[in-house]
This record gives sequence, structure tokens and C-alpha cells, in this order.
Amino acid sequence: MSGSILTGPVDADTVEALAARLDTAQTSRTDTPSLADTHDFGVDEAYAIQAALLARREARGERIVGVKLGFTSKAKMAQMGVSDVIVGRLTDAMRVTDGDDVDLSRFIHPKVEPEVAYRLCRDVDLADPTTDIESCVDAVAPALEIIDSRYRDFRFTYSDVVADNTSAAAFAIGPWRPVRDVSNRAVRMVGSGAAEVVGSTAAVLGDPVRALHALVDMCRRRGIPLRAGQVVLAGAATAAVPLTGGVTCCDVAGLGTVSVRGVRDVRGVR
Ligand code: OOG
Ligand code: MG
Repeated sequence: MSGSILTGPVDADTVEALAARLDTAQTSRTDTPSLADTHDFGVDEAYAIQAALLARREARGERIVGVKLGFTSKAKMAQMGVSDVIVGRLTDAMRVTDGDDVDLSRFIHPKVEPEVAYRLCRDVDLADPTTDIESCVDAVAPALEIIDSRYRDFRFTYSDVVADNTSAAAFAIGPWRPVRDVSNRAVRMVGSGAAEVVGSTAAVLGDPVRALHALVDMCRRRGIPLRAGQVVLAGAATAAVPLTGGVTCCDVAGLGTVSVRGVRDVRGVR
């Protein structure tokens, strides 16, 4: 990418070029400066870049298996200096089985955060203004999200992070349970390093179920389909911490636990 400052609208070629830049940053594990340093683009263009980025991943054979919300908690908004929710896409390549190893060399500078996940049991009719998203959900589970901004030092604008598929990198989901009220549950994440993070699901918009309602709104506006079988990450309950080697475990009171084990390389140096 050239570093020229564009002041006009970001055209279709530029959308593709910026998506390619973020894609290469991810596949080569090399960070990139904020797109906003050199390009003047808004949230609509940012979602177009995100869509182009996902199209590249799908062209390589990845499948969309869910969606994620970001910045649904004050802790995350404050940590990253932004003030509105964002939505990104999850693919099968990002899925880590509960308890499995995750190769840290896949990432640039991964962080981990405790979340709650919901499972969609039917397609959500976004054209119907009376759609009841809660009736489209049949299960809930504790989750860990691994985020890995493609931007240098995790420094980005709101539009940048939307374009970068909301820093999505990997996720693990614990045992599904029939959907229930998960408001105000204690959340505890114990990291492989010194980190222990405690919080409450109430940090997620007061109750993670509100994230589902926010999601419907966002998906309607952004033309992002919600399909049966997909998972929804409701957003972090606490600020994120660096993901290191060893086991990181998240416990959501009354829901259960989920863990991943960071390993240094695929040959299993632990
Ligand atoms: C963006 C992702 C935010 C959440 O749960 O709030 C997010 C970032 O912090 O890099 O996933
Ligand atoms: Mg998250």
C-alpha cells in the first residue's frame, strides 16, 4: 500500500486494497499502522473493508460460523478508547476446541478475554422488525475470545477496528447449556501468567442478553445475516490481558468453565 493521504471517499479499489493489507498482516503475522493514518474513511467504508476481508478468507475455504460483538462493556471501551458497540465475523479457522492447545505463533500480539456465547437455533429474520432474537437462541456457554489486532500496538480508531474484523483471531466455547438468565454472574479468568481477572456478566450491557438485541440492530444496519447454528460472542466482561503460554481458564458462575493452552509452536514446546 502506498502511504498517500486520501481525502475523498474510499472507492471500491481502495476497499479491496485495504482489506488485502489487513489480510496480509494477519497471514504474515506482521502488524500494520492504523489505516486512518493514511486514509480518510468512515464506519460504512469500514464495514465494507471488513466484508472484503471476510470474502478473502472465504475464498481460501474458511466458513463463517458466527458473529461477535465488541465494546459491549465499559471496561473494554475504556481500555481501547472507543464508545460504541461493533460487530465482527467468526470463521471455523478461528475455532479452538475447549481445553486444546493454541499455537501462539499464529498471532501477532494476542490478548484473551472472558465472554459468554449464545447459540442460534434458527435463522434470524432481520427484515421483520418484530423479530424476537431471544426465541432464536437455544443455548449459552462460557467462552474465551483471543483478539489480535492487526494494528501496531493495538492502536486504532473506531473505523480501523471495524475494518480489522474487530480484532477477531480465535475463540473457544465451553459446554453448552439450555439458555437461561446469565445476568450478574461472577466471571473469573485465570491466566497462564500472573493474571487473574475478575468481573461480572453484568458488565456486558447490564445483562449479556442485551448484547443479542444490540446484535440484531447492528446486523440489520450492516446487512450481516444471522443463521441457525451460528455462535454469538456477546463481548468481553472485563478488559483483555495478554495471552501467554500455559493454561488460561475462564469460569462463569453457574455456567461452567472453558480453557485453552497457549503453546510456543506447533511442535509442542511448552
Ligand atoms: C477489539 C475487540 C473488542 C470485545 O469483546 O469487546 C472485543 C479490541 O479490543 O481489539 O472483542
Ligand atoms: Mg471480545
